[in-house]
Amino acid sequence: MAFKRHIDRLPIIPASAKKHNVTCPYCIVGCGYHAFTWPVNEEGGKAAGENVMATDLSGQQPLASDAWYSPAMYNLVKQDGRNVHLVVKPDHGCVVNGGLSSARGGRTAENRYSTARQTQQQRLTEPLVWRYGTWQPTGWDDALSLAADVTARIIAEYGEDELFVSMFDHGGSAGGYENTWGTGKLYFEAMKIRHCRIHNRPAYNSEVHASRDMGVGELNNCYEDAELADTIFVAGANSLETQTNYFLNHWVPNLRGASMAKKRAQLPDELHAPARIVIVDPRRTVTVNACEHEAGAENVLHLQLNSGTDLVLLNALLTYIAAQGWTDSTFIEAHTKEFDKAIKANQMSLDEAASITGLKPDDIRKAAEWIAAPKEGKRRRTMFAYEKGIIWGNDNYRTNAALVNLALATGNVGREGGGCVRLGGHQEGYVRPSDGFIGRPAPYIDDLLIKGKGRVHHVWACDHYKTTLNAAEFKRVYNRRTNIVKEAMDKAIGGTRESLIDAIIEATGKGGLFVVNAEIIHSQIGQAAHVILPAAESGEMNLTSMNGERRMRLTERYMDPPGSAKPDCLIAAGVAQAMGQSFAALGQLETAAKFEVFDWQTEEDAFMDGYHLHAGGGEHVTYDRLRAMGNNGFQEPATGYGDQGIIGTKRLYTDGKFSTDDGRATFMETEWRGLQAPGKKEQKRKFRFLINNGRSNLVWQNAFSDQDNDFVTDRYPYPFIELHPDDMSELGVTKGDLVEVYNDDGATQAMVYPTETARRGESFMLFGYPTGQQGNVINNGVNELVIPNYKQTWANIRKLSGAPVAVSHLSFKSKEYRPG
Ligand SMILES: Nc1nc2c(c(=O)[nH]1)N[C@H]1C(S)=C(S)[C@@H](COP(=O)(O)OP(=O)(O)OC[C@H]3O[C@@H](n4cnc5c(=O)[nH]c(N)nc54)[C@H](O)[C@@H]3O)O[C@H]1N2
Ligand SMILES: Nc1nc2c(c(=O)[nH]1)N[C@H]1C(S)=C(S)[C@@H](COP(=O)(O)OP(=O)(O)OC[C@H]3O[C@@H](n4cnc5c(=O)[nH]c(N)nc54)[C@H](O)[C@@H]3O)O[C@H]1N2
Ligand code: SF4
Ligand SMILES: [Mo]
Repeated sequence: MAFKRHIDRLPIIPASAKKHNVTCPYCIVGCGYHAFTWPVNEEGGKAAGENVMATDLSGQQPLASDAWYSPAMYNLVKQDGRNVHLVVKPDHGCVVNGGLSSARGGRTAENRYSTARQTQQQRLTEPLVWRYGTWQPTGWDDALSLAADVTARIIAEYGEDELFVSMFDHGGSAGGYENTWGTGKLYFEAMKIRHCRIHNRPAYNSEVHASRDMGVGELNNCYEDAELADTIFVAGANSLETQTNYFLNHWVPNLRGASMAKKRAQLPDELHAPARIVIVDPRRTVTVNACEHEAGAENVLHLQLNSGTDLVLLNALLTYIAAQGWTDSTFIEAHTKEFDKAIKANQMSLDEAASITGLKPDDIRKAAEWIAAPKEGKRRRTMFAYEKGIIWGNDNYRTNAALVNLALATGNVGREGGGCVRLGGHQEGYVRPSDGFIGRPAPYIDDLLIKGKGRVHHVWACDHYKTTLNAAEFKRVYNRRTNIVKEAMDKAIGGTRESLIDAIIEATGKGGLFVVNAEIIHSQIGQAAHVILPAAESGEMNLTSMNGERRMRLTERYMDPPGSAKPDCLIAAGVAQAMGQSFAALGQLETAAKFEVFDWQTEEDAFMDGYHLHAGGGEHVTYDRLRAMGNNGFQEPATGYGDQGIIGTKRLYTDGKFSTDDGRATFMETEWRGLQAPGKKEQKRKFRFLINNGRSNLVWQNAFSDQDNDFVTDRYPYPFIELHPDDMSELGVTKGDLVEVYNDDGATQAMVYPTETARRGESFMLFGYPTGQQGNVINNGVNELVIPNYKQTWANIRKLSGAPVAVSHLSFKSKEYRPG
């Protein structure tokens, strides 16, 4: 097991420690933390006056004490060049998490860069350039001018369509308003780059086109609504593991019948009963397990449907609810349009739905009752929530629309205890110049790269080697194309800068691809890059983001970035300035002038140029004002500034005016048409196992930090694949065995995790892991509008080896909580 090295005692935080507001850098929930720092040679004392908690620490503290922190919350880092103690602990005053941390956010401190304690030594400290047959560290001027000279020459000679860009569009770690603006201004204002993609999908588009087209922005409620709802309807999300403290701090109290929000609202007693929850997921998740435990099994309905059939279920629910007269006709009349058309087109009987989804008609009927049957003549309050199980699912656009149809039909958007929301992934933090010139559908970038298109690729904070679809082919082609450039660079060794640039340009004419990667580590795709620019991350810069209820906060810088690493927005400014010089040197003065505007000195300058001037309500928001509002911040959009600080917006659409030209939300026709993405039907027919995939509580994303954290690598040296014991017998494998997952599109590896609750023929594999990438077996077919369908993948499984040494000591106990 993992031991916490170098920790036999932890220092007491002195009363004089500096306190910084911090929003967890990881998931959408955006829990509030404080970072405390103080000089390395000081320590607080047990007396109340001697510690920052102002608490007498001489005795044992009570259970939920705030006067406590864990070894994972501690580190020794640099601040303004000096060693300081660092504690990043949850904020009990934050309304989001109420003092809770999670297995990810609670490790923020130990996942910071520390030379003193040797944590995150994988962080990049200097720019790297492919030189002399390997990567060599160098200075910023050298790296930036090489990146810029090649990019500018390609654009000058072949046009902007030859530059491909992959960039984050989110908040939190590897994102935030400063950085989306910095990169956005570079690629969408100084240039007009069409060949762009977002970190998590192979095109520059929306994950939830349908909801937006219907006039319903996807983050329209607030976390309190989960406390006020009679019923929570959640499709394709495993919230205990993926929106952890939203689930624990806001859903669970309501599931227990102990919602403080309901008490505050002075609702009648009968409404204090445990809320009901409907969970739609082909897999029995630990979220289902936890809900049963908290609310009682009688209040939990797990609709364990066939993978990819949500659309059928949603249409059937709409049809049944409408037939019972349970729709909210006043709301439909006043605030929506095209209801009748949609009802007619989307007809789906309970029996037909049951035969396609594999569910029982009675269970669908029960779900409809829980969603919409009036309670003593009153409307039921139902919150509709969804995430990647339907976003990355079959027929994304229609399925998303069918869910919004249901929420609108039952009058649950813009109302207390309602909402129709993405639960979310990363935090959000998007402010960029218009991307309207990209068009719809947006170009399928990965496919173009595979087809040999593009000469330069700029990659910001994403690792397609681990997280894209059709990843096996992507890597094969990408390695070949980038190697052509590497070889050309190796041959040009010792020559002038001009001859090097000539050699690179020539190589890109022979199928070569020149890659610039802005990263915090030397990632897997980074192994193919030619110029690598080290970025600062959250905590090493001031950073603003918003969470899943649009709550915006400022995370204050509390430590230095490693070496010469810089905030992404300032890297973007550096690239821009260098490109201006490159264009000037090419005699293209007019183009060069477009890059002159990047004169920010700090991330705050980028914020004032971006969010403050361009976000809706941004004029009310500054760093000072945000700092004053602490970890509770305000909910976007800002509408003013008063005695209480920035005035925000608790819920959207409370006035019934939706985001369409006439203010009416639009119902959509969403007929079922089977598995949609090309190649899926054939794959399903041909291969034995569904390779369902997604996340696990311990691991953050592609494990970029966790791969250097023994708490995680020790538990999961390989990605797990959950399999039913009978399937394991059939395959001749036992717990911990390494298996190969393979089909016509590629192959990958995983470690077998016996799972009694798994259905026969249906596995679940951890996605995006360094030691086995699920994306290798996902085919290249995408849904309309180029939305990847990661979740519906089929493959065969065979044994590669018995449990490797790193696995042999692991526990393979059930992940379910079973009291007693
Ligand atoms: N611990 C942890 N938390 C995270 C992250 C992380 O890496 N680790 N990442 C964050 C990010 S970026 C994101 S996007 C979110 C994702 O958050 P979630 O969407 O909650 O997570 P996933 O595990 O990707 O998928 C959710 C569920 O979809 C189910 N599913 C698969 N196929 C179908 C289907 O056909 N229909 C339905 N209804 N469900 C299906 C899977 O069984 C799975 O339980 O998590 C965020 N939070
Ligand atoms: N099979 C399968 N594939 C999926 C999914 C799935 O469910 N199944 N889900 C998709 C989803 S929802 C997501 S979000 C993606 C995630 O896919 P990616 O975006 O590729 O994965 P991340 O782990 O978020 O990548 C973040 C990268 O940015 C770097 N980084 C971190 N902080 C900073 C910073 O401040 N600056 C810079 N420059 N770099 C930084 C990290 O080292 C890491 O390499 O995967 C997608 N792919
Ligand atoms: S729930 Fe999300 S935001 Fe909260 S501590 Fe965990 S990872 Fe961070
Ligand atoms: Mo995501």
